[in-house]
Amino acid sequence: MTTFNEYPFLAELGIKAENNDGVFNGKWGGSGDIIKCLNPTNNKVIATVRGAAPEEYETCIQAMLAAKEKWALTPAPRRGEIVRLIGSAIREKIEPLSKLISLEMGKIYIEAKGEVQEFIDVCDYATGLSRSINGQVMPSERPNHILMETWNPLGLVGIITAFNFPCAVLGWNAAISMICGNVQLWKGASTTSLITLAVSKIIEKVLVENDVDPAVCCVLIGPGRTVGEQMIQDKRFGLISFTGSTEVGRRISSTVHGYFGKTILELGGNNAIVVAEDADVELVLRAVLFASVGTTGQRCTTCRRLFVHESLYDTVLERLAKAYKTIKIGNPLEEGVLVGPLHTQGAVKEFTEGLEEIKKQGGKVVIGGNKLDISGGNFVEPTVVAIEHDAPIVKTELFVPILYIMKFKNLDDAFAWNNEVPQGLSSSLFTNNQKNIFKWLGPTGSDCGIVNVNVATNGAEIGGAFGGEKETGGGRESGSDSWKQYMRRSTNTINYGNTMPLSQGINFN
Ligand code: UN1
Repeated sequence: MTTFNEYPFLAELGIKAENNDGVFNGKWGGSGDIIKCLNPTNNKVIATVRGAAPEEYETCIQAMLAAKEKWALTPAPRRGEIVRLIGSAIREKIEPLSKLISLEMGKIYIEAKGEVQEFIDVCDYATGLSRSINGQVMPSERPNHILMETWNPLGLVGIITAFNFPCAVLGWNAAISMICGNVQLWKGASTTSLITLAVSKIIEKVLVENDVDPAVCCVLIGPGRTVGEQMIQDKRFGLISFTGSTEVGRRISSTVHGYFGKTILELGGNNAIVVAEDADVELVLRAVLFASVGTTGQRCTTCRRLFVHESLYDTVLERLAKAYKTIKIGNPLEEGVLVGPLHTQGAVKEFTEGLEEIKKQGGKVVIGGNKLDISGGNFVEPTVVAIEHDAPIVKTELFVPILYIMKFKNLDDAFAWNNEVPQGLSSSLFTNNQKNIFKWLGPTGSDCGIVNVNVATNGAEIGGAFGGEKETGGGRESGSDSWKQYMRRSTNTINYGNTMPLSQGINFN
């Protein structure tokens, strides 16, 4: 029994109650095991998907190989036009799609809508970019020579995305990769299969309506890890872009780099907010609340560590406790709710076991700390814990809404604590002192990929390059010059003269 009929927007997105096809290789199919798609608000089955059988993998690759050349030879601005149309088609479905994200992933509707907006934004961005991806021309040291560079598509790109941003992260990758002239295979998280399906169907329609081979965007839905394994071991991919845990990323890195393949890795974060003595406390509270509680602590940019100057510590903690008390927890589709369920029951276990370990390591729960019994769903209280900055658990990423709060005397110590964890995604400093700001941005400041000032650790715009250092994997997605990772660069020296001068003044006669 599924609860499909309770949600009319599913049909609007082309989803059926049972046996949805989970493979798209230009045509829909799927002959593997059945995946039950759960609603984290009550753990009931929403609908079912028939996942990929191992042999269906090759059908996608063959379809992509067949589509590759024509797409690569399509002028980039035309590819940009197609991406623009995909953005418009997503925009038309923003309401049902956002509802589906709330239903299946569990984030609140307004955040789900933000995620779909991110997809649309990156399509707009990629459309513009399709007219400006360019190489440089450099002065040659030889007469009658030109030194320049050319960028060409990589061919096949594999995109593996996580449950927490089941729509936007595909957009970041696919929109840019498409204007760069690649064909893609998308593997979304199997716990967000319906979202993968809905987004893929929207893309398929645009491709077909515009005479583009729909195999430019192929899709494989689980079950399990088979598809991912097949992808990372396949040298025919020019790039594997992976968003997910550091543990899985490490395995992908060693496999793909083992054959000198390319990766973009977007792995764990352990993001800190540093509150300096002169910070604007009102701004701090708003940012910390969004960064630590938003998406029920399941963004890779979620704030997990809060370092507060000793003069503000009591005020910040007291005000946070008040704010946390007013947060409405419940069905993410209900208006006014700010915190939805965790995505899986496994995450609830991570929360309870994490708290036990925290207590063993000297941590003290100062706000929240409990599992909640609401409608049979995966609900927990957003939690704040006082703990030493160097307790071992503080250096790991628990993907649940637990915020560690610590007191510091010297700002230099807080900067050092920010950097002492293995992860390096996002970080924020709250201050009004320009000396602090520029130190924070400089060589002895934050070592993260995202270094903010008076802004939360999360909620990045698509125009910047998104990603982080150290165990976060080093990849950059979305804006700025991230497009370069989806192309291969050739350096060209062209002689338009009648002589053959050699570089470095070598005379080889
Ligand atoms: C993620 O959690 O994987 O900066 C992505 C943010 C969002 C993207 C998060 N724009 O929080």
